[in-house]
Amino acid sequence: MSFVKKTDPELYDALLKETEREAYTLELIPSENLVSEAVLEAQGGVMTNKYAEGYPGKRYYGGCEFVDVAEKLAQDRARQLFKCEHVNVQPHCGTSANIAVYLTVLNFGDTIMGMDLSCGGHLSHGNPLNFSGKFYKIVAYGVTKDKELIDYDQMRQLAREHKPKIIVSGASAYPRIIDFKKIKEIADEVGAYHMADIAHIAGMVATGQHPSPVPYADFVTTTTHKTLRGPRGGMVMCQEKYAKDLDRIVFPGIQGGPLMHVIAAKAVAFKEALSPEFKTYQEQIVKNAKALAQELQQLGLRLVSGGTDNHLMLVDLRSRKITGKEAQIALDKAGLTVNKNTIPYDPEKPFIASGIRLGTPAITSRGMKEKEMIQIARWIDQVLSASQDEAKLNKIRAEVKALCIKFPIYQERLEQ
Ligand code: DSN
Repeated sequence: MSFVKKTDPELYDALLKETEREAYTLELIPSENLVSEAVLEAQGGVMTNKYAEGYPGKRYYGGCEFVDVAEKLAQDRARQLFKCEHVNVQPHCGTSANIAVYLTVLNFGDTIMGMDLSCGGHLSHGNPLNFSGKFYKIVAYGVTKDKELIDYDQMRQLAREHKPKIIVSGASAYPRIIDFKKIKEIADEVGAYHMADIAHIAGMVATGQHPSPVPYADFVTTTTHKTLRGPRGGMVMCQEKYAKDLDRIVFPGIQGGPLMHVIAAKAVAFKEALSPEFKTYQEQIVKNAKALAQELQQLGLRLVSGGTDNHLMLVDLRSRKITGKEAQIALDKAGLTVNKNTIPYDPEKPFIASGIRLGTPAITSRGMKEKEMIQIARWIDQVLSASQDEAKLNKIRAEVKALCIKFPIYQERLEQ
């Protein structure tokens, strides 16, 4: 980073500190990951200089021959990875991808049926504070109170009653397999479109660790930076019959120039995701999540729905008399980065929350396995029992750092 160091010492300092934070703490936020050096290089490269409004072969600017290569590679690899008919790799983020689908098939005032945020849904699936809740009518389905699993009976009943134009499946905090086939049946019954937002589980869908919604959804949206381990960005997949309309909405409808450096990095990430190692990586994410969940349960913590089938889990903290907010702060001090999260039917407001959300994608990227998960669960338990004990938190932070040093993120960089 010699150029940044010279030009902007203040920013250089922040970059250095973020590098150290990532290197010496454990990233347990399930929506985050650690990209490869190749993805970093592509995203930090010269394609940031290029305007390329339009699509490969049909741009509004000259000089697009090489960014065309990047975008075509990203498209071809995404289609191969997810076995979808059409893909648009230009959305800047997951919410942009969802906006693109809504604008492709809905009119303002139409009804969207999505998962309640407090049960694990996402803001852009129809929250009153989000554009989706402001421009569309919203009906929310949730999870059952007893088992905390998606309530498909309620979904069917609400769909029959409210006749949504689109049913949105997918979640940000749901630890179980989603039955996309069943949701498609419900959508068909009421003549609704089905959009599956697989942002969290995209890596697992790509490698078969989670059933794919592609055969059962009109549109599949995702981010590219979570389990998929690519650059921060979004993407929409759809059946060929929607391709032209969707592309017109993404550009010129809601975006101008695509971020070609990010698209280049998406191409690299999708190539990595097509490798056999990526499948092994996704399998290990799930094994690690199960190991972490089991040990937390052994230590007496209750997990929402009783465990996990994917990369994440929600820990109900009420038995420990600590809120999600307090737990997040204490865990941060100990070098364990998590986010507070509501649990279904949470008595606390989202800013306080009764739970924390934990995930294994980033720690699995570092090469950690089940043995390390057991240790991490024990640290979490110790922090929750001693959240005000600064000396204890500092001691755990030092132990966390020692483990991180054994599992470096960027081997080459550390060796230099
Ligand atoms: N904010 C993301 C998450 O943390 O799950 C979803 O977009």
